[in-house]
Amino acid sequence: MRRAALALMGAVGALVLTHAQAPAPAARVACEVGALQQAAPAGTTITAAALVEAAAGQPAHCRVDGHAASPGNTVNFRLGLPADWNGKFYFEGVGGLGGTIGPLTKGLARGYASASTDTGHVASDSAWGTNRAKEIDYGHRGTHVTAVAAKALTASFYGRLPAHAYFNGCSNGGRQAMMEVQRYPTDFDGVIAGDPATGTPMQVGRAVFFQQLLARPEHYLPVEKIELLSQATLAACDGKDGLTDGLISDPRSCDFDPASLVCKGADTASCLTPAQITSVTTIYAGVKDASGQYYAPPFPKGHEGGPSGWRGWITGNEPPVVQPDGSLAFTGARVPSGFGLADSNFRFLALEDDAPGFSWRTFRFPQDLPRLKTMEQILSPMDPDLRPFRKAGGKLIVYHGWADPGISALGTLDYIEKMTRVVGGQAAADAFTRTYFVPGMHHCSGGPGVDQFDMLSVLERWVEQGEAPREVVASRVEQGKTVRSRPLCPHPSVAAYRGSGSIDDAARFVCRAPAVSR
Ligand SMILES: [Ca+2]
Repeated sequence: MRRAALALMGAVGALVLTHAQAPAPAARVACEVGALQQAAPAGTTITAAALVEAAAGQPAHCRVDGHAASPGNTVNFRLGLPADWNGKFYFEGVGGLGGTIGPLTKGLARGYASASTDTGHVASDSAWGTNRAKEIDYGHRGTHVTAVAAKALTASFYGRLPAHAYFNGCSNGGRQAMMEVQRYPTDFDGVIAGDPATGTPMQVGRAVFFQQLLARPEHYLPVEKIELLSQATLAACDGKDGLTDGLISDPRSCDFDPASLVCKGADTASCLTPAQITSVTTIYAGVKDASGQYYAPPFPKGHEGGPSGWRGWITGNEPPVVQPDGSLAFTGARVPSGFGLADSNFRFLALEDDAPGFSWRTFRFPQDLPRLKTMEQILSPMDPDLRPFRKAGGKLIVYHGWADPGISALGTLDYIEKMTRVVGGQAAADAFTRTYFVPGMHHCSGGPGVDQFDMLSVLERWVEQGEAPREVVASRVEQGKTVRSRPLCPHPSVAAYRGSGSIDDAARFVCRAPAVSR
């Protein structure tokens, strides 16, 4: 309804809002380039349009490819317009550094007019970060101009405005989501931000910091030591949430000291050397800038093991190798995800002054951190003032895996706490936001916890029926079978076992205030 009201305001010409660019609903437009181009808003170019037959998991739809103009750049998008439309619009975020358009299947399967964008550059262009316009479009603007264009095309195609617009993304998609609510608060009625990235400069800088540490042989953490650490944190902290179930459900209560694993004699697989303990405590501690503020937040303890844990993101599956100059480096298949982006990022993206000769070995902490400041402002969604989004009637759901080894859940918690203060306290924040921390979940999925849940349905009920979200049942699926269900509890509440019945049944849990004081 909000959208219709805004369009009406646009029609009288009194306000320059994004929605004013939407053409007045008219007769339906054919799935054909010429017709769609004629109906497209200014600056939008249609390059292809085709009817796609129904297939497994995907209804019949009109597939539209095009690009939207932004100052100094064009932003590619794809829009799927289902024959059996649910009357609403859906935008799928993209991971990593963008550069490819995300799949539309999730939205299309539910009948949404569904869009996604490459955020203004193509992955094959390794030097896109030398173009400031492309940096800004990746940062936030590319998502916005696509949202405006795709909603307008949707309205033209069906002859009426979509009743609601939703955004859903995880990782970089979560970052896109947070940028939308902070910078373009009228684009979407409902937004889901999963494990939101904090922006390339912060994450990449942290990766370089860890790489410098771990490339020193005595500091490297072999896979068996990560598994040892993971077992030790679980043994120490599993029960602190009130239930010994293989999950550290609230890692803030985990006070495990890595020094307890110190080798008493020889270095074996069942102990950590003093240098390895330093590595572990350094990773837990995060990275501070010269003023003592967190540049990269600390990591929660727990569930460090497994292929999608620390070894996947921080330490690598294999040790670094000796380079021709005698130094050590992670190369080829040894590069963990967190480092994979680091080098090209620093050469072309993270620094305001692009440095093609950049070497991760020479970046200094914390002295060089100010060199990331400009790009941090473009890429990092840190503005805690969501009052404009609230005023526009928007609803936001944030979720984050407590055991995410790529992007710290504690960073998201810090943001949420700041945002809560800015909007007027917990009750005020609860009126339009919900945050769920997911026990034992790694980055967007994976890990030993529950990682299957349907936030979009929860958000739809909130936006469309005014049903405020409470606990959300999440599942763990192994080999196609649900082996455990648990409620995800709206922060700050946590799930507590009722005391009887299966610990794998969500119904045996209740959301309540955390038992452990902090
Ligand atoms: Ca537990």
